[in-house]
Amino acid sequence: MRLVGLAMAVVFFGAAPPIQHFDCNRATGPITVDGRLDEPAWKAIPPITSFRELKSFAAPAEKTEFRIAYDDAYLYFSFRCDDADVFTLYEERDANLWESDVVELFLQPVSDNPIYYEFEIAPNNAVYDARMVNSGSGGFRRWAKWNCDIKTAARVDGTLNDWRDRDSGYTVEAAIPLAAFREAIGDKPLKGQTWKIAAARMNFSVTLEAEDRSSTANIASGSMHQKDGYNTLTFK
Ligand SMILES: [Ca+2]
Ligand SMILES: [Ca+2]
Ligand SMILES: [Ca+2]
Repeated sequence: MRLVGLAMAVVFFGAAPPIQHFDCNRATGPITVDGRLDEPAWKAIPPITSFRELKSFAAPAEKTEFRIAYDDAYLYFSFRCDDADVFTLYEERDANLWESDVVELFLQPVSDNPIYYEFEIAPNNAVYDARMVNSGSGGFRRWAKWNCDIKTAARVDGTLNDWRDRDSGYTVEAAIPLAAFREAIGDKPLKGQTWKIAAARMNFSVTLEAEDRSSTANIASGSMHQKDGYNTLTFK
């Protein structure tokens, strides 16, 4: 019966694209976390644009660019999101940010260690951060009690929470202290390590018929916590 189910899934949802591999290079210069991606260090990094909708693997309606880099102190990431209707519901730390527009980053540093990390940043710069072991073991509230000293900034190109006009989109920039990952990787140097990663985005807009949930990973089940289809990220 299980095989029949898998075959049906392929018929209805289309074949998954190959899982992509990414490199994480050292930043070529300083990165200021201000929501502007105008540093030479960002411009030196080709954007990752291979976002696909969860389950269907269709191309999302609105484009997303993701970049990642590191130095001796931080792991940096940025998103540039086309979005005609930028909206958010929450401001407080660790709220259910996935219920409105948000970008998401999932990282599992060591494949045989269950610890993984989730970071979400909304266009109003609200932050959700969690160190997780299993999303079924007490839910998101249990693991979201973990906070790190992540630095974030977001900028909206348009008007936040006004559905009547048309926005261009928003950008998010973040720096995670490498100390946040100590529990998983200890003091091991990043160079040469390969992590599992998924960049993702939830997009709700009046111009879209339904919520648009997309990721660089192959998420056949619809849950970002299914890590089989995550990308790999090698530190150079
Ligand atoms: Ca910047
Ligand atoms: Ca938290
Ligand atoms: Ca939106």
